[in-house]
Amino acid sequence: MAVGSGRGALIILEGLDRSGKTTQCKKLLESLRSHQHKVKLIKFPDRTTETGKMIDSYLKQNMKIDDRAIHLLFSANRWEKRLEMLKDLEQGITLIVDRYAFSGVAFSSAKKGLELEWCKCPDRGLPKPDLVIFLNVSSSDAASRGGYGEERYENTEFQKTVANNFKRMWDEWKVIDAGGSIDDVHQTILNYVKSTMQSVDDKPIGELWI
Ligand code: T5A
Ligand code: NA
Repeated sequence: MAVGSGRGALIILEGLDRSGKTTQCKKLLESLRSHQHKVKLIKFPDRTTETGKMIDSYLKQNMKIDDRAIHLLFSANRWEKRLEMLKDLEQGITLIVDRYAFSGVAFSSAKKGLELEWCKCPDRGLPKPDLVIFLNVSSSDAASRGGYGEERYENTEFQKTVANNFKRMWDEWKVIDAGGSIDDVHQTILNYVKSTMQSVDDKPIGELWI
């Protein structure tokens, strides 16, 4: 694979809680860097910005926020990264993103009264991923990875609804079995990522859900 030709690829890792997104994002970053690729890691929510601090406080159950208002905050937290993302991609930097608008939609639409289509609207027009990898784990595999913590959304019933919502969006994704060993899952991800990086070339960056 030629290094430094064409634009970078926008790669998203999504998945259920404890499916290993963060673990795999880090391994992917190391592996691509060791082969001299220009690559960066981004994580949503980005808890360091002003919107991110409110989201963090909401997730830690320190602050109550209306269901629709928090949905829009999660979306704003992505929009404020847009220009930086586009600039990086145009400069040939591949972006590995730990959660994106799909988490936004899957979690919010698990709440009463929030329709999936309504939830998609605020994220319409964000940079469109070149590849979405969904880490799929059975609830028993996830359970063997330790109990849920104190954060909002960390309960089995809610997670089941979230899983069903992800399935309503996953037609164009690479859905992979994340129940294997960390190294096996990494190899599968790496193969998909390498072929995507080769295929983006100078194709224009698309707009999500448009
Ligand atoms: N959210 C997020 C919204 O509601 N709207 C939005 O728009 C967005 C972006 C926080 C919450 O916010 C919600 C979703 C979340 O509820 P977060 O900060 O990304 O989002 O959540 P985290 O708690 O960081 O992520 P997860 O709990 O989902 O964990 P990961 O990243 O999937 O899993 P990871 O890599 O940390 O691994 C979990 C454990 O499993 C082990 C790891 O060592 C670790 O101990 N593990 C494995 N064990 C065995 N085999 C393997 N293959 C393993 N891979 C990892
Ligand atoms: Na994570």
